[in-house]
Amino acid sequence: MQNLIDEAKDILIKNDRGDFTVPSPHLYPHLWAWDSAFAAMGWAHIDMDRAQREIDYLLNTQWENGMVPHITFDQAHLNDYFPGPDVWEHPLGSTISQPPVWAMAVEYLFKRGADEAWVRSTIDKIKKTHDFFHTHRDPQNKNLIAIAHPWESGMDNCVAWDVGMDLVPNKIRNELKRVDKEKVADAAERPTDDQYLRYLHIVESLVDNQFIPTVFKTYDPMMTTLLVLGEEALARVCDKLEISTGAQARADKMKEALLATQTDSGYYTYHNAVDDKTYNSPTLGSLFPLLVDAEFKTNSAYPVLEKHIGEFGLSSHQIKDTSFDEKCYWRGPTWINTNYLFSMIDKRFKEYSIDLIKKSGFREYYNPLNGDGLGATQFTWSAALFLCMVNE
Ligand code: 2M8
Repeated sequence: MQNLIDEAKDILIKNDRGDFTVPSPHLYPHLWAWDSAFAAMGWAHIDMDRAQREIDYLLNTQWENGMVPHITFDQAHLNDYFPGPDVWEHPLGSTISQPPVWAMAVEYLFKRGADEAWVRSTIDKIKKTHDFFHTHRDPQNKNLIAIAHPWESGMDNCVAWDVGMDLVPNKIRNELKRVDKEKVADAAERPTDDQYLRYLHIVESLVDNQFIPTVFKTYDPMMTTLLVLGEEALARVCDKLEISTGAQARADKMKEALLATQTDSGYYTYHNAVDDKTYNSPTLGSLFPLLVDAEFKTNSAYPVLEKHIGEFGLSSHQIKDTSFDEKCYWRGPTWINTNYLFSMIDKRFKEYSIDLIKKSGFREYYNPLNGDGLGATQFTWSAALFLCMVNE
């Protein structure tokens, strides 16, 4: 085990760019928002000052309207990743966000000895980033969160987005210059060109519409859950610091709306705000509300989790469903960050993660049926969250 701990630390150190940590040096050479928050949690086990700096840098990317961009470019590596500033039509980063796990990261650091004055300095920014979601990502005022792009969810090509993506034209004005497919062992592990054309169409349409989502807006139970968890983490931190924020009240309102979206299948629903249709998709994302249900053991979604467990862990899609793909990114593989989040209610997912890493190293994702490592190597959040899991 000590070898793996050393290796995990080494990955963070190698992926360190001074103030932020790249997810993986070859495939992802910039800052990604939720990766960075997970990295900070890993840094907390190596160097608390460095962990705090990661969060500072991340929160300093915040726009005036509170949005933390999902990508902030490393200007020295613009040619190593597509799409870059010319497609986003923004010099510094992307124009969408990612799951707000930064409050969770700040609470994690606080519990492990981060400087109290520093924690205080993050509160307003975190509140503002949460406000961004409430204000700009709830187009039908449901107290739920709708993503503006599949990339915003972090689960890029998840089967649940197919419904909304079908309505997005696969036509773009920019040129499609993918560099990602050459950087993985098998291009079948990555989204298709057709999906990329639609991803870019959404990006272009955001530019054309003052960043107001129009062609793609899908209410996502995972995104809502992570904002509830974020608000709850913020509320606990603020309680300790004796600051009032209203975060718990916002969390409670969303939780009530979220838990009411469950169907008889146990899964929580998605809702496409473009054509106003509610639908089910047997994804791990639609089981996320379990994480905010205090009675999760009696929730009918809890036994459904078993349908997502292969010999090697928690699959991002129901294994017997016809859309399940054991190798393709968010359409089936196991991810260490979702394992980590579900380990909050079921310790088995911590054990699965440790076994996977022992078998296949710190990969981006894993085949849930045979444990093979897939996607990028030296992957930051796999290393960072491994350090969290072995230290808990
Ligand atoms: C993946 O997403 C990026 C686009 O944002 C990509 O495929 O190029 C996702 O797994 C996302 O969740 C993650 O934050 C990012 C960097 O690890 O890679």
